[in-house]
Amino acid sequence: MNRRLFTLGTATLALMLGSCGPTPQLKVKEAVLTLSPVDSNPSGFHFNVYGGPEDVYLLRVSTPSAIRTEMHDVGVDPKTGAVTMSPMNRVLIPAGKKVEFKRGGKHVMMWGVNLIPRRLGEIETEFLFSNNARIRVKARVQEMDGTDPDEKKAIDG
Ligand SMILES: [Cu+2]
Repeated sequence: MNRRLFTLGTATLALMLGSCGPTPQLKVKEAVLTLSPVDSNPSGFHFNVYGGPEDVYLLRVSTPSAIRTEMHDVGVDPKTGAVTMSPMNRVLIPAGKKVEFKRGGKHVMMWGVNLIPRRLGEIETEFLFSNNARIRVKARVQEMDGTDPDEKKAIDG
């Protein structure tokens, strides 16, 4: 083996490792549930997932405070140009990368959000990943205009 090449290779590797910084940790942040103004319609749940040291899939987002949750992706029908939503069974969270669930993109929908999170202004949720990690997140609950839920406003006066 060419010695000089070997030395260069080692130096490059050390540089690359050094630039990676601390090991990334799988996290969920900036989680907000926006209540639908019509109770029978689903509410939109948005958040960011930060990838950990390995690629994983987000398999499910659940909460004891809603009847049903689904992960959705948004697309455009090539024939009609209409915006469509389709359920997703899993979403890849690449190592060290941020995956956004936001308005107009991937999101979670919740049906039948009960009174508990509406009164507290926050909701308990759990994120299940393919490496069996379960991350519990307390998310803010808001009305469409970004203010506290009406039920909380009624209590707070
Ligand atoms: Cu949806």
